[in-house]
Amino acid sequence: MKPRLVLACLTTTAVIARAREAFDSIILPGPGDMTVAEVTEAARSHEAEAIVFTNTLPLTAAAIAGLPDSVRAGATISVGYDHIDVEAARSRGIVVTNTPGVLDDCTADHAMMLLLAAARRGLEYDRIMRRGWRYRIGQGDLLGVRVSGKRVGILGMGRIGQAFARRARGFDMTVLYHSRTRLPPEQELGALYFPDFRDMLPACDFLSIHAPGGAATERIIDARALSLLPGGAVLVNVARGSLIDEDALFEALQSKKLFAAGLDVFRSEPDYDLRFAALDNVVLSPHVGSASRETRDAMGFRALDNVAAVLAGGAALDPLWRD
Ligand code: 8YV
Repeated sequence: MKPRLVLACLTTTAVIARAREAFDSIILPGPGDMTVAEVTEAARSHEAEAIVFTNTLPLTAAAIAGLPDSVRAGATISVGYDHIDVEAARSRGIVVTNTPGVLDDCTADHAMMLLLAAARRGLEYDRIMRRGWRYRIGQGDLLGVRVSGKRVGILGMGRIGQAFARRARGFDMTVLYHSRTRLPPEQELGALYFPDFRDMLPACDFLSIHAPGGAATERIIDARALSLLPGGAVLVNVARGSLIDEDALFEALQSKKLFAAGLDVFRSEPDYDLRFAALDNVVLSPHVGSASRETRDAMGFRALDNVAAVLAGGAALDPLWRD
């Protein structure tokens, strides 16, 4: 008999096909991801052994307590896991996994796209063209900020931060970084480490955020941090909206203290703060850093592989903790 799985989020056709083949799957029929109540009900009524979900499912302690005893594994199709109460899952004996590694390149590509579009006014140019152009743009008009040769600070030098650093080096940028722990020198590839991220900020023409969400980084980019950036800096966030005080960011963008920002993530999703949409110097995307066909397939497959390994009695490939 195949193991029973609740596939709680909308995913790619290839991932759904693989889930159908390998599991006695419960594929969600609706237009959106399942809520906690729907997952709980589906897991109970089908005595599911595993759930596969993404960061739209807040697996709080209460949500975990509500799951039936049949659930032994949970796999989030994401590298971030700030939506999961890890301690609650652990004490309940549910093995939880994520999908590190497979999305580094696409997320770093997306960050670079936002950086370039924000600095070089990509969306404003596109808008002019769609309105028909047909007027003279002077040599001094609509100028952006040069990217190549500038200094970029990376907050969070994990796998995605390092993939972003490789891209920045391709633009001849000087790479500065802050992480909880310093990389071994052979992995730094010349990047300059700052033990205190505030000391790094005055040297950042660009700041790209790649640190995880959660209590340790909550509103780390606040009014004070923004005031330490040089005037005219560009900020990019493809990590989590929780790292930013959005009132302070809005003010810094509106006052042109920052030249521009590229934002893929927000404190509230999908109902993000619409004030940002009214600003010309912001490039926005709807939390799609990992959204390429290849990467979304790889993330979903990895989640299914994790669940299959655990249900077969083996070790998870990407456990959130090791006993
Ligand atoms: C989302 C992400 O999971 O991996 C993460 O942590 O934030 C993203 O890749 C993805 O958008 C699926 O919802």
